[in-house]
Amino acid sequence: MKQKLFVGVIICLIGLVNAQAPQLGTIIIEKQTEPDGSIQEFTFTGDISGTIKDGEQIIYTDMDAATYVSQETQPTGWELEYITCDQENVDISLLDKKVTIHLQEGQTIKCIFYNTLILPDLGDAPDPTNHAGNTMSAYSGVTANYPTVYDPATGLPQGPKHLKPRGDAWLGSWVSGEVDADLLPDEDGVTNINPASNTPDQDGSDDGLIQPIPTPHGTPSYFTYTVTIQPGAPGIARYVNVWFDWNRDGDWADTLTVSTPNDAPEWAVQNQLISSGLPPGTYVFATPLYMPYNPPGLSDKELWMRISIAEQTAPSPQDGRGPANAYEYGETEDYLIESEGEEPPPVPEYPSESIPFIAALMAIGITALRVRKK
Ligand SMILES: [Ca+2]
Ligand SMILES: [Ca+2]
Ligand SMILES: [Ca+2]
Ligand SMILES: [Ca+2]
Repeated sequence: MKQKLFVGVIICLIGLVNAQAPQLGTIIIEKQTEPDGSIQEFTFTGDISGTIKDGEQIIYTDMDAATYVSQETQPTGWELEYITCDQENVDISLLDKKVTIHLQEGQTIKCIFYNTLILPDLGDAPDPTNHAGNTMSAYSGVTANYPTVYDPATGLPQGPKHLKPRGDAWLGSWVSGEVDADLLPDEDGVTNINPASNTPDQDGSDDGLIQPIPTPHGTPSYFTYTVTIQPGAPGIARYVNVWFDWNRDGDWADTLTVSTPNDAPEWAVQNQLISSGLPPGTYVFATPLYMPYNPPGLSDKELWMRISIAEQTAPSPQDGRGPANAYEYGETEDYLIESEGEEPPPVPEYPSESIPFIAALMAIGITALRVRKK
């Protein structure tokens, strides 16, 4: 009898010990990217560390109840959009790209880090300073010298590059990104220019101009264009610049004369100010008047033009180039304008001297367009 009781006490003690054994937990860190399926690797440091790609997980099992930290190191060109966790006892810091997990006994916690690739924007006019080192044609028999490719290693001048094209305002209803004018990745699936096949003009979302663009020789002209200011824009001043290759020699560096000396610069619109005070939306603006140089013999030819919006004025010399350290915001669109024939249509009367964009709206019957949501 005494012996049976002793065995019973031992069994009870073992049971007690088992009941008090801490339950172990699991922590999972998952990576999701936009664009989907990126091969970019993301490194996490701290208690929960490792390197993962889109769709992959770092899994730590058999974890004691305690506090654990995991912090993402952000690769160049990527932004951490948001972090979600499936339990409440996690402190999320988007600013520090970090989660602090207060793991409870036996708990499984999963946190997902969502990153978006922020590609810059560049133009798509032909440029001989490209990564292939190929010359390109502006027109039949005319070599192009437009500054479009940004990478200074390909030769100067550098093309305009807008680091965060969707961070403030852009031309038209949308802007598509690319890592450089002749390099992938490019959101359009093709590079803006292809030097190997001498193919320019392949950038998507070149949608800011309201055509036709009047270019009658010697008649002061203007055109209208649209600008979209996105919700959450930083409320800064922006500058619009326009170039025409009036003399069709493959650059935007000339100053031509029509009636008074140097009255027709290829730098046709010079730092037109777009107010910092405009609320988000899409607006129509009219350019200031410019003097077209387009005499017979040239006016029946195609014409390369560039329009650019950015938070800085155009850098000197103003030949279509961008700043050495790139623009922060904005977009550059390049167009090969079709000939309007020997007798281009007349320029409509200028809408207003004071508030051109509102007047332009009324004059051409366009109401403010909606911002395209992606
Ligand atoms: Ca655009
Ligand atoms: Ca683009
Ligand atoms: Ca593109
Ligand atoms: Ca020129």
